[in-house]
Amino acid sequence: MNSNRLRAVARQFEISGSYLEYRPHGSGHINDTFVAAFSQAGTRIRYIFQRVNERIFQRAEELMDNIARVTAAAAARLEADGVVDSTRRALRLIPARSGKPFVRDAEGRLWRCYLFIEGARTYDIIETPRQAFEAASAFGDFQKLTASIDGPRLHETIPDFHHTRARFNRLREVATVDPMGRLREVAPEWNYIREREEWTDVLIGLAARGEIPERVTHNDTKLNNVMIDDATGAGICVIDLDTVMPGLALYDFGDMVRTATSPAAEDEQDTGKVLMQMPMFEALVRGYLSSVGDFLNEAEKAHMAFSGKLITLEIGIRFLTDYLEGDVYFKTKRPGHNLDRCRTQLALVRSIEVQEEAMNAFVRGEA
Ligand code: ADP
Ligand code: GN1
Ligand code: MG
Repeated sequence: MNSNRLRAVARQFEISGSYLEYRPHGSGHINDTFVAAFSQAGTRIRYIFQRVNERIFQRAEELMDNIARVTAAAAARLEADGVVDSTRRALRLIPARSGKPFVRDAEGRLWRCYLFIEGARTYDIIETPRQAFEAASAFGDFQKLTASIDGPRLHETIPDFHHTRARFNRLREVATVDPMGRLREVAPEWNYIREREEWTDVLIGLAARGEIPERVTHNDTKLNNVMIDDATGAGICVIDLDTVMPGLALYDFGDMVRTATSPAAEDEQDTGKVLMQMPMFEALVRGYLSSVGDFLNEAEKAHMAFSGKLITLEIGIRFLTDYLEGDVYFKTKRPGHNLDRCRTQLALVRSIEVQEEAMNAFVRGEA
């Protein structure tokens, strides 16, 4: 990327004023995110520009249709509620001059643009139980919002995204072929995962038997996908809407447990630092139930701790699959990066396993 190319992309959006500068932004594993500043009537205004990874999101235009619907529903709700800072409380897409919610650059690659939410930030690592509470209640509110979206079922932007069984089977296939000759090095991880194979059917089984409902969910509820207000500490806006689609609420709750209870980074190399911290879990449960406690059913509530363990295993499976395949999916910054990430996930699974009874007891007391 360079300034001229970004400026050419920006020109295709309904943005007035003069382009000033841009820089890369964020720490996501899939898309490329930039922040660019413009001078508008004497004020510096920033926008987020994202180049969507169409190798991974092969139905990117459908994905943008989902995002346009979800963000419009959020804006309408905030408007109806008389919220004054509505453009900080939900992502606001900037339309292209063509009228579409995205543009294509000279190479044909798809870009979208959002208003930059000022005075708030995302956290890669949880610092306080308050942040956990705020993140969980924001993601819960988001599920309430998406439950009220009218019209046709949202597009499935990546089919079987949280089909844990399919993720396991895929790892088994890749391990059988072992295209990079890396299997021998990961025998402990692969064995650890194999011993837990039966977990992969649990939530899908509950859904198939009608015991937990399909909902419209976020599906990527990492802590760093919620913006926390710098001044108040409130969770003000859920972001990263690429995977919003029909799914199970428990995968959303579970990914918060995965990303908002441990003091270690997702790619920490010292797995001794990885720990499911009970006060963070308790805050997640309270925050989540404060917004969706009234619509979750008993089976959903009973599997909240399990969902944390399951999705952490699932993401571990995905990191290991990518390592065995030669690091073709997640962005990596060093050799062995995906293996480090896998090991961190498995360490967290272990930490959840030994505390699961206490976690369940806490949920029972709250729900
Ligand atoms: P990725 O899919 O790569 O994770 P995100 O949509 O989560 O991309 O964006 C990456 C980072 O950019 C976020 O963690 C957040 O810090 C920042 N960001 C995204 N959208 C906005 C926005 N509208 N305003 C301010 N910051 C944003
Ligand atoms: C990816 O784009 P990002 O970094 O928010 C991935 C998630 C994983 C996550 C692991 C589309 O999310 O599913 O949970 O990495 N997104 C996609 O950190 O695969
Ligand atoms: Mg993100």
